[in-house]
This record gives sequence, structure tokens and C-alpha cells, in this order.
Amino acid sequence: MIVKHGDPREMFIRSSDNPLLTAEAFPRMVNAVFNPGVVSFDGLTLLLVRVESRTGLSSLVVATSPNGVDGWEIDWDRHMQPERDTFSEHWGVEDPRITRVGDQYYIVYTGYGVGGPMVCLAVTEDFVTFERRGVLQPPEDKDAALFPTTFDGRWALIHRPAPASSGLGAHMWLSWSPDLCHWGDARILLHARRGGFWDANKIGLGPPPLATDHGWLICYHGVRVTASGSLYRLGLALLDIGDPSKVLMRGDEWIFGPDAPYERAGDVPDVVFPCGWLLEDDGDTLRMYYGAADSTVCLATASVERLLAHLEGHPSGSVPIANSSD
Ligand code: BMA
Repeated sequence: MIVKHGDPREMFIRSSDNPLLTAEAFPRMVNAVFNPGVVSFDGLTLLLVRVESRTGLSSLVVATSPNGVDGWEIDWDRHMQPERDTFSEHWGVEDPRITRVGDQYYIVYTGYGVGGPMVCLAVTEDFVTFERRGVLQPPEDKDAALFPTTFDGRWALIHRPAPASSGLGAHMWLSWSPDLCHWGDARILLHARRGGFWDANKIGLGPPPLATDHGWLICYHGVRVTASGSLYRLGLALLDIGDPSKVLMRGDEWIFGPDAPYERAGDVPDVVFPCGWLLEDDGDTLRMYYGAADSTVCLATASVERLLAHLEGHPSGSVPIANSSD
């Protein structure tokens, strides 16, 4: 059963089975399990879960369920361990976003190297072996995912470089590549807003973009820094289906934020952090999997139609807002 938490007008409804996965459910003693990528695989919902061990370093472990809600099996043998002798994964692998391309799954993840976090790619067909394809964007850069199609022969990557000068803000960028190896033509896709906004100063992509009849639906996190820590909340935007560098709409308000006890307390309190979502066969029900408070794996469900209607109904929804900064 799915029940809400908080206001009934919320668009994302939390699962009553939350948290779906906790560290205690894992076969080895680990510190935390969170921020999973998700795909439908072999008739099952497959999560690639970020597992933080008691060293503090993370790896990615497969968990599957027949219905995406309960009956989870944790497959410790299907495990993407960091290649600790490489410069890009010395301190672990984190936050996978998975894009299916034909029979292959492109996993864009954060490699935590001695130079800082960077955007890396691994490809798998079976979630048993993971072929490293290297670094897509150097440090500091994270919160990245590929689109499932090319555009005029070029791959598009959304990512979030963090400039050394923090006054510049951390924005979402779009970069292009003919071969998934050489990247360029980089420009800002969505600016972090400024001032009192919930998404002022620092934003980053959540799950990979979702194709809809109206465009690519984007969910992103915004970070509000408060006197007692950072608040991670989620907002929506829509990109042109043929040219994702065109931002068609962006909501002014956050649409999901920490509210339930398991989101408000944990290793990092007040964090909801999705890296994957899955559209059900009805073409409308969207299951969003997210890390709660950097501690557990949770699920919230929404109607795509309602999310799009929310964007349409917003003041900023009717005007192009690329390059908007206030
Ligand atoms: C971000 C990422 C996430 C994490 C979040 C909140 O920068 O590192 O992995 O969930 O911070 O701590």
C-alpha cells in the first residue's frame, strides 16, 4: 500500500514501506545504503544502491524486487567495487544514474578520486560485469546523466561542475560528445537561482531525463544552506525534446522535500536525493527512488501528467527561463 506523509496536496506520495532498504538489511555490516540508480531488468526492478561501508568509502550493489516495493533481494556478488588503484575511484564510487541504450546500461556515476569528485562512465549488460569507459568530466563535477538518444549524432550529458570560486554558484551544465569520450560545447543549462530561493546557489540533476509528450522532464535538487545545515529539496524543469539545450519551463517551487522522520534524521539530516525513477506500464505512474538523509533507500510515486500540469500552471512555466538567474 502507498500512503502519503504530510500534506495531501503533495504530488509525490511516499511509500508506506519506506524506508525500503536500510543498512541492517544488508548481508555485510555497512554504514548506510542510499542514492540508488534504477532500471527495469529481467522483469524485476533493479536498484544499484550506493553502499557506504564502515571505511566511509562507497561501492554500488544490486538489489532486486518483483514489484519495486518489497521482497528485495540483495545480490552482494553483483557489486561494482571501486578500482582503488585508479586516480578516479581511489575513494569510492557514488550516486549512479542509469540510462538504457539498446541492450546496454550506461551508468554515469561519481568517481571520488584524490582530485575530488568527477563524472565517470561504466557500461553493463548484466549488472555482473561493469566495463569502465573512463572519466567524462574532471573534478569537481558530479550529478550527471546521459540522455537515452543522440541528437544529430551527438550524445548529451547533464552535469554539475563546481567552480573553485564559490561565489559563482554551482549550476547544471549540458555538454556534447560524438563518441562518449571527447566532450565539449559546454554551456549552462539551468542556473542556480539567487537570494532567498529554495534552489539558490547550488543545484544538480536528480534522475536521468524522462521523455514525455511535452519534452524531457527533469527533476533536480536545490540546496538551501541554513544556520543548522543544508536542506536538499527537489524541483522540476522541461527541456525541448529535439534540442535539450532549450529550457521550456522551470517550476518556481520545490515539489518534494524532507518531511518524513527518515528524511529529517540520519547521517546527513534533511536530504532527499533521487538518482533514478521508473515509469510504470500505464505510462503515467512514476516511481522515484531516493536516498533519505544519506542513510536509507526510499520510494515516492507521482503522476507524470500531474507533474507536467504543475509545471504548466506555474508563473515561470510560460516563459523561457534559460539563463534566468533570479
Ligand atoms: C551531495 C552528494 C550526495 C549526497 C548529498 C547530501 O553533494 O554527495 O551523494 O547525498 O550531497 O549529503
